[in-house]
Amino acid sequence: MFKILNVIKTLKNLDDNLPVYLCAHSSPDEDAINSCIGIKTALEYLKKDCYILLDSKDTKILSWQKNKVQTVDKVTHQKYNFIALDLNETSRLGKFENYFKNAQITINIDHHSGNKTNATFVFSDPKSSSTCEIVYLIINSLNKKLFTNNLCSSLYAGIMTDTNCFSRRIGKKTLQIAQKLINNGIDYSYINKQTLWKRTKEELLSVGKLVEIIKQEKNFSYVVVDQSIYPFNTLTLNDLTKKIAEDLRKLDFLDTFLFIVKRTDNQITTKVMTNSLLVADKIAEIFSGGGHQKEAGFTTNLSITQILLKTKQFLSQYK
Ligand SMILES: [Mn+2]
Repeated sequence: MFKILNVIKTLKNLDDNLPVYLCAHSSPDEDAINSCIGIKTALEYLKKDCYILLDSKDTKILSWQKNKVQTVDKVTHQKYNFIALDLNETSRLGKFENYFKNAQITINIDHHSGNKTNATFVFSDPKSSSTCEIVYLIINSLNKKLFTNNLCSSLYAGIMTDTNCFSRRIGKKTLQIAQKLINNGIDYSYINKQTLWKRTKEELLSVGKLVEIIKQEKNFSYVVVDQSIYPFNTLTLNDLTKKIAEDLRKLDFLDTFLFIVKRTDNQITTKVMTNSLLVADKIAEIFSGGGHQKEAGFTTNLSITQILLKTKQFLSQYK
């Protein structure tokens, strides 16, 4: 783990006259957007002008938050600094990647392994459960008075969802932080329901339909989701990979599992989930993706046949 005081020093040293843009990975999840919200709170306390970049099509993710979160969907300044959160390579910024390249100073705060951002300052700790866990530590050493009920709710949402309700990648520190956030009186059951637990009828219908078409290969299972047909066409890519894939993963016979989405733009996004083998990120890296040991993802122009073939070749080393 890097020194939290170094992050604070770096944030403090940012030029007060330059705005700071905060941006997480495309198709943001709760950890991504809430780590932006946390760092924005810290930067505003340090008297920096600060903006959260969020694609206007993704603002639905903010709907459960009790206070209104302001976001922008473009950079409107010539000169600015840029903080990339919850990602280990700049291609994950999607349409905002050029803003990173044109920034003065770039900072990356993240918890994925294999950092390739080349930011001016990289603060990456793959041992942390989530980026929000790191952001909690930053604010905790900056000024504990910043922990309002709303901020605690946001950080809790990031940590709780990234650990799938404390079922993976947790350490003693994660639970101590969760305890502190809960002690602040946050409505954890509301947050859990809004961000992780709740399903629409179409979502449960999707799970049911996909259960029936899971295919078995020798070393792994996979399912292909055609996003152009009902009920999958009612769901966002994020809902498919975060909710439906995680629901399917509960099936007792699955171990290594590829959740392959044929998107309407003809690209293919795949979520890789493993149980006994810690190779999900290794599989995703074959296709220029990345992630964690047991869950990772990639987007590619390759065909499904090629994806299956390369995965099969990689897994043949494990018997
Ligand atoms: Mn994360």
